[in-house]
Amino acid sequence: TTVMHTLLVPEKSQDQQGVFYQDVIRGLSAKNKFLEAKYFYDAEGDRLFQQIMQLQEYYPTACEMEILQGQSAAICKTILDSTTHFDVVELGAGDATKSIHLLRELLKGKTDFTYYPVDISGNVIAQLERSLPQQLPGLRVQGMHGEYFEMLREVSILSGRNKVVLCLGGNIGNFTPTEARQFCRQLRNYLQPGDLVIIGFDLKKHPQVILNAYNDRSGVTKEFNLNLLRRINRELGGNFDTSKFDHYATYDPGTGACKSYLVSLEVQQVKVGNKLFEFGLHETMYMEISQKYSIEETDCLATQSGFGPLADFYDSRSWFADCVWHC
Ligand code: AVI
Repeated sequence: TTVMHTLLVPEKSQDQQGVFYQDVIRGLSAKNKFLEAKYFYDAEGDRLFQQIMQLQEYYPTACEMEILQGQSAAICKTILDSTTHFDVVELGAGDATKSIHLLRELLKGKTDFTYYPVDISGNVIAQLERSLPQQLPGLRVQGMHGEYFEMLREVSILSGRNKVVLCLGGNIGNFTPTEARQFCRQLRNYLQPGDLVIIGFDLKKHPQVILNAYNDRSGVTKEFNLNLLRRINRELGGNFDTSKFDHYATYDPGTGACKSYLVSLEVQQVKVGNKLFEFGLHETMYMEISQKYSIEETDCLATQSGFGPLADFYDSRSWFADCVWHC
């Protein structure tokens, strides 16, 4: 299986590794050390994230799957009530295991549309172009390999129709609320009146349920975080000893921010390239935010970024929502 990629796509650069190196050095030099979660997703990180999605504690994947399996007909009706002349663009399509339910329903509606899956992984796109037409005969697929907004601009040139943009997986949670607003405003700028977006949000719920999802007993989430240190060792000549770091997750029900940190278990020095970094005992490195929303907050995000909320679809426990917004 392929991987659902994060919305946090590393900047395109002549020298991708150079940007990675600079970002790591900047994060480790900061007063409060941090690393950027967008770098979690190398091949090993993709594999670990696949494992996370299968964890009993990690509910978001199953919740969103329940929504798309069970309510695609209703989502399809919402789309068709709003526009009939459209193409579908999916940002971070991954293996499309969720969107396939919606695509099947849209095909049943005899609507004539093209599906444009966008992903930063060329492998993911090639695989989708092969497999989807077999699973959904009659589906027109045009894969787009590249950065989200660039690809959205290209789709606008190719397609003279309205766009239905899918941002599933709750990836928007890996932005701070301010970054999420910037992302939504930018997305809105690429769209026209008549276009729709469908965004997946992980919702506020019992704080313990959220904390458990990011602090699983089998330690996969810990490995997922430690893998970034191993990636720095592999790609940037680092010498992190991952046995000297612990994983610490917190959830603040007040702000809805679930944050993860790595904690240095001793006073130590770590080398990255030719630079040395000191870690104090129990000094933390901030790794990732996974923001949780109330539905009022998603409505507010919609209006603040130039969209109008149209309909929200929930799983049976109302733990996750796929929100349809119009332009
Ligand atoms: C990709 N993203 C939506 C995941 C999340 O839930 O924030 C990444 C993740 N981090 C730890 N577990 C899962």
